[in-house]
Amino acid sequence: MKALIIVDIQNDFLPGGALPVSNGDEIIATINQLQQRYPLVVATQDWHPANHQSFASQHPGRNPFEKTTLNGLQQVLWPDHCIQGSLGAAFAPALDETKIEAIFRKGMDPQLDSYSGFFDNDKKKATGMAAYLKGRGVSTVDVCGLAADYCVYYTANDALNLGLQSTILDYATRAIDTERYEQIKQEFIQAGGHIEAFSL
Ligand code: VGL
Ligand code: ZN
Repeated sequence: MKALIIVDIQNDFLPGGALPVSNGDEIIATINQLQQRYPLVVATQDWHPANHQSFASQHPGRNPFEKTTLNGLQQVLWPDHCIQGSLGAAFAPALDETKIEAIFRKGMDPQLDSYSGFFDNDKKKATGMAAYLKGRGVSTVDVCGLAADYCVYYTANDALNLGLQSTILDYATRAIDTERYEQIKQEFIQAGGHIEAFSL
């Protein structure tokens, strides 16, 4: 059984949002079409409290996109984004939600970021997505959405580590930092992941 995982298609990650991914809006129509081909579609949603420690605003004197450490983990400081219940945290209106059977929220712990749809960045707390997919008999996942070099990659990589066959749909994702994404793709392939370059 194969599932499509749609990562963080939320207003704040689209042009005009708080943490926009360049051309992020381009992939939504593709993702809507793609969904029709999968027996199971799930989604993730970045869902932060207003005092989330990944926000540069919580660290006086620090600016968005600077790096720091947070509870012993490397952390990029982000602009405030995807605050629980805000319009920015909502799914993009253009996203077809009719086939999405389950939504896994992440990033609720103010002390810890959560790029992967499976686990917090310290890998201690699970969102329940792994158990859900297992319960549905899923052995293969295709991952799309935003952002390619953060939440899409971490989600696809955790899927690999969980023993699932995992593919990043290159044509249905966009990166915050395209150079970082190119490097990450190589690492992902070396770890046993797949990159699908074109829609078949
Ligand atoms: C994301 C940075 C911070 C993502 C979420 O969805 O890729 N990136 N929070
Ligand atoms: Zn976030």
